[in-house]
Amino acid sequence: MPSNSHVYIALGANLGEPELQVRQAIAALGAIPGFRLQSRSSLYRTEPLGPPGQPDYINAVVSGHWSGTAESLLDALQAIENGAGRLREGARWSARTLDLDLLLFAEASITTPRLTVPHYAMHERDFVLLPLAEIAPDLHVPGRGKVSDLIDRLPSGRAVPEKLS
Ligand code: A4P
Ligand code: MG
Repeated sequence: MPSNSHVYIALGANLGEPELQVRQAIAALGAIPGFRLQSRSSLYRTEPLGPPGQPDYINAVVSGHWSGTAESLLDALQAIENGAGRLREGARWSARTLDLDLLLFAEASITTPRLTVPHYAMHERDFVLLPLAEIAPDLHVPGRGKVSDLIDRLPSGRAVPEKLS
């Protein structure tokens, strides 16, 4: 496994105080030993994908450099999720206080029981691609294409994510 891998992480929250939780999570990411935060997108208010009746999400994306393995980074992300009171119950895609997804780990393709990288749906989600385009518009998603082209191909019919700050 290469040392110091360039990684992209998506943040999402729609329970509790989503804006605060996402801002605190970005700060917590910056404080993980072995992780160097490089850039962060604005926060976006986005229409929920999943069961109806849940609050809007706050989403963002950060990039940084990680000095360990992908699984050890996942451990650190899940520790931050747990610290934000994340419960793992309810239907798939139900509301949550904090979700941290590893989008990309350098150019690696990873399929283990705990990890699928690139993230399985990042190429088709407005709430990932719009923040990602802010920090890396020319980024190539392995097997999927350039971020700006993926945005052009997003299906219509969803509310346009609203940029907050
Ligand atoms: N896992 C596998 N690959 C990864 C990866 N690349 N990054 C495993 C992080 N985790 C990964 O995750 C379940 C398991 O996925 C983990 O134990 C890990 O080993 P989870 O966070 O407990 O469950 P989840 O997030 O509910 O599942 P899922 O299917 O990954 O959900 P998504 O795809 O993350 O979707 N709508 C808006 N607007 N904004 C959102 O952010 N998010 C979701 C969640 C649904 N709707 C949304 C949003
Ligand atoms: Mg998740």
